[in-house]
Amino acid sequence: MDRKPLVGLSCSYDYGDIFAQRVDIGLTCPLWNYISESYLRCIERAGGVPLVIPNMLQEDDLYRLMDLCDGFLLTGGNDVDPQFYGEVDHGKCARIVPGRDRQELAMVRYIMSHPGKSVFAICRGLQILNVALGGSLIQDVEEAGFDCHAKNNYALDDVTHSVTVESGSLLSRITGPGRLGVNSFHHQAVRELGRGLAASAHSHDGLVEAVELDDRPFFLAVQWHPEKMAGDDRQQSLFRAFVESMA
Ligand SMILES: [Mn+2]
Repeated sequence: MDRKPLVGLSCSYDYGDIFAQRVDIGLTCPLWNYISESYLRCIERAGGVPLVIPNMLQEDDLYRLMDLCDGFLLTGGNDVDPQFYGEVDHGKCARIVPGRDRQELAMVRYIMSHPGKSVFAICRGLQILNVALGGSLIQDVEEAGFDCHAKNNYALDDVTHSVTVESGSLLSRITGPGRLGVNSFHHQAVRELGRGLAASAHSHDGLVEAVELDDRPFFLAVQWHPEKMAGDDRQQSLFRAFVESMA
């Protein structure tokens, strides 16, 4: 196409007491829709136009916006409510945000009925995709004994573990097969894969770190945060391949 691809991004939705104090607009605990700029810059640098989709839209209005988009980036954030994979909260989940869960489940329904549109998902994005497709999550990976995934205060772009990329996968066509260094800020991970999803990367302690779906122009989800690794060309090539798939 001769215009830049339009990429719809999901965003966070939460109480923003900290923001309210910083910008001096009162302490009334307003709800905020917000997104890290790193996602937007990665889409721009790759040649796309980012469109942030606010939460809590009526489904008709959400789908009208999604009709405008050539592809979607499902972004990171809070934990998915375990009720959506048939479990109760073990008490390890970070804040549950029902309004975001509901909207992103609706987004995945749209995505599955529009196979010509490209999809890239990051961290929570991978998890909500997996849950929406009938899969389940490990509620806390450290509690479950995955020793590469103990909580630490790493810098956002630090390589904290490597993953092994399956040869023949979409991911391997972008980054090459074999080992890939990644950052890691998740405390949940895939337990059972959702319908049609194939794992295309694993960590050395055995967690699924990437999933994909065949028969789509681009349908890839990663558990790490490539948008925080702006200086790593293999990571940025994920955004380029995503945007190029819509060109
Ligand atoms: Mn990890």
